[in-house]
Amino acid sequence: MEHRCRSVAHPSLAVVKYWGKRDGGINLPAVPSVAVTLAELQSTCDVVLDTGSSRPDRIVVNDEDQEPVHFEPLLDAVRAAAGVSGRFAVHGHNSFPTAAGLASSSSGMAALAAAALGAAFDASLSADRAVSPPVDRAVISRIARLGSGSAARAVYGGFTRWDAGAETARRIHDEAWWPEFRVVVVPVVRGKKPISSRTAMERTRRTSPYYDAWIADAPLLADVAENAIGNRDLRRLGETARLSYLRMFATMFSADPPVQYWLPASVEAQIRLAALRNGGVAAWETMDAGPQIKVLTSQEAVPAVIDALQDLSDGNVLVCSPGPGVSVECPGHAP
Ligand code: 2P0
Repeated sequence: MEHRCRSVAHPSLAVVKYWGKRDGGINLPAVPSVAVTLAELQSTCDVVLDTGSSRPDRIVVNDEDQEPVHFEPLLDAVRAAAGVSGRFAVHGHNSFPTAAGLASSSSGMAALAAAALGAAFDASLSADRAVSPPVDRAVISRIARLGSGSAARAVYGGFTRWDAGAETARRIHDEAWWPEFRVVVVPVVRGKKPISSRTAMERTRRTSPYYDAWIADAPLLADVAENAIGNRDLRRLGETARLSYLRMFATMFSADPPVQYWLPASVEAQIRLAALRNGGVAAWETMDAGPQIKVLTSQEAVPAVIDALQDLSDGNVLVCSPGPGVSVECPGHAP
């Protein structure tokens, strides 16, 4: 029998970065991270669970077949949580570039966890098993994390925090908390990154002499960022976010062999934003495992930021606001 669900999720942009894993579980973070979920970027996921079929699962993202092995920990955890067996057929779609440093894995895996859990619990209910109905956000967050760490945060809307060693993330403020807050995304290059964030993260953990200092320093930055969000203090948040990404990259540059995601356009954007700030514009960049620039700013300053950076963009500049958490609909079953 087939059970279908469709979900929508938005990527989680870290202002204080998750970089490094603890031993003892899948994607358990070594540091706390603080993030915002971005409304204007979106992943959708259609899942069909066929309880009459055996594995392997099939996963297609933007019309490209994916290696099922990357998805098995998540999908196996879904089957175990609902007490069902069967084969998942998954079709995911991102409204923005995939694996390009725009956090597509956070929204993609959050959407997958929500839709797969919806379908699996639908199956377990229609099989009349004694399983409590779906699906608490903390359960989605825990299982999304098995696909990609940052997906644990993308399950929640607004502003989120994920503590070191935690199995789930949590929301600290909803998406209506800071209406003027904006993130201007400047994709300086198209195409996939040269090295996955997972590989880069593990390499820095194993080889950077600065890794222990990064772990020791990160909790304070997370607390300062959470407070700054609570006070809607853009300057404090922006300055803290800048420290976090630059310290994260310090561990990458010092890895062996070094991890180098930056491009000339990334550095040019950093320099232009410093000049803008000197001119009184409230705008601070952050970067992730890729060359793209994301600018933390206010609605009022968006035109100045776009004006300063537009010619560096290799695609559309995107203006994003805090967005909602993952949503899921399963026809024939209450969402
Ligand atoms: C973050 N990044 O906090 C950090 C900052 C990139 C830089 O989470 O190995 O795909 O799947 O847990 O979540 C990207 O890494 O890593 C990421 P895995 P993930 O958003």
